[in-house]
Amino acid sequence: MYTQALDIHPQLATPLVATEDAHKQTHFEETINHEGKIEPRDWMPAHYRKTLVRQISQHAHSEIVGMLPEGNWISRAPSLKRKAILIAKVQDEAGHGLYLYSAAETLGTSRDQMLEALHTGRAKYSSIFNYPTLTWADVGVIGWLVDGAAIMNQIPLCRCSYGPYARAMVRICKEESFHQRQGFESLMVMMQGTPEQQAMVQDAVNRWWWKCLAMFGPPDSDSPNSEQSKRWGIKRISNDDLRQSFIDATVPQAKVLGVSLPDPDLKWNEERQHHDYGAIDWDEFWATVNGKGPCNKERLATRVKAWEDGAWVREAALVHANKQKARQSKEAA
Ligand code: BYC
Repeated sequence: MYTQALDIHPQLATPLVATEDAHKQTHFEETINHEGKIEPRDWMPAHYRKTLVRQISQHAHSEIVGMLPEGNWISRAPSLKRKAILIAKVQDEAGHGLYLYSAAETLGTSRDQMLEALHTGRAKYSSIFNYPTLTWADVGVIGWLVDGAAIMNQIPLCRCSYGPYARAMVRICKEESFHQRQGFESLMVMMQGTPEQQAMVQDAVNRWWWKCLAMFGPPDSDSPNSEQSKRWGIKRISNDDLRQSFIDATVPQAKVLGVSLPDPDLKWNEERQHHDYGAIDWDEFWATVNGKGPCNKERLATRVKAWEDGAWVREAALVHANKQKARQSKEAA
């Protein structure tokens, strides 16, 4: 009896397993093709899971590292109103990080693992946060352009095939939209101010413009992950198409603001019904992504210090949770 039940010849066992896997694979693909959502309980290919952990954790890291360039200006905001807005914005970014770490955790990776990857420099985060914020105008430009680029990239992620990521993105996009508007409004006020204030805004735009275009990632021809991610409904629109939409949307906004964009090749192309634009410095982008940007070391050191300084909070929370558990089981006994 036992031998019959357990001792299955591998050649007999394999087709059974393969059939089961094929069913799961078919169900997965049908869900994706019918624009359904994949949920944490569902079967998914290992590579789909890995891609999501990669993208969502990088996105989470970008949110919390993204708090740093603007956070530097909280103590130097020019008025109580601007300080309150900036505190709220930076706090929102922390919240986005938390939703995203939680979404990534549903894929079976722990937050400690993800943070360890960030702290040891193994994990990527957005290139844009490795540049310094030199003046108050940089804070406005980050809101207008960096958050503007982020929204352009993130709206399609609300339709991502992985449910927890898509749902997190809905809330994040609503908050990013407020961030973008506050940045634009703050720049508008400065542009109606003194010539020095106007020059400060123009200087910030000149320094951030090209970095924002690179935020969308390498050109489609050099984007190794795009094709598969699009097939799986993780990515809906390509890096180059999003970049183009961002440029087309931003040019008229720059006109309203009264600033120029630092690209002599930027002009409307009637035939394409899009703006043409100049060459992005991809060498500089890759150097920054690979740790050689102006602030990479400083950003990582700040995150590592925050993690170490927070050790006592994590320990206290753990002791408290254990005490509560012990009390509950004593009461139940
Ligand atoms: N910086 O094959 P590709 C925010 C990497 S937070 C660094 O096109 P994919 C905000 C890419 O990871 C903004 N690395 O990749 C927060 C890949 O390397 P790996 C963050 C970049 O994943 C606070 C390699 O290049 N937003 O908005 O198909 C305040 C090849 O690229 C970058 C997100 O994370 C970059 N810019 O597409 C204010 C959105 N670009 O992983 C604002 C979610 C590319 O193979 N992420 N790389 O080693 C995405 O939409 C996609 O992951 C990307 C890249 C479009 C970024």
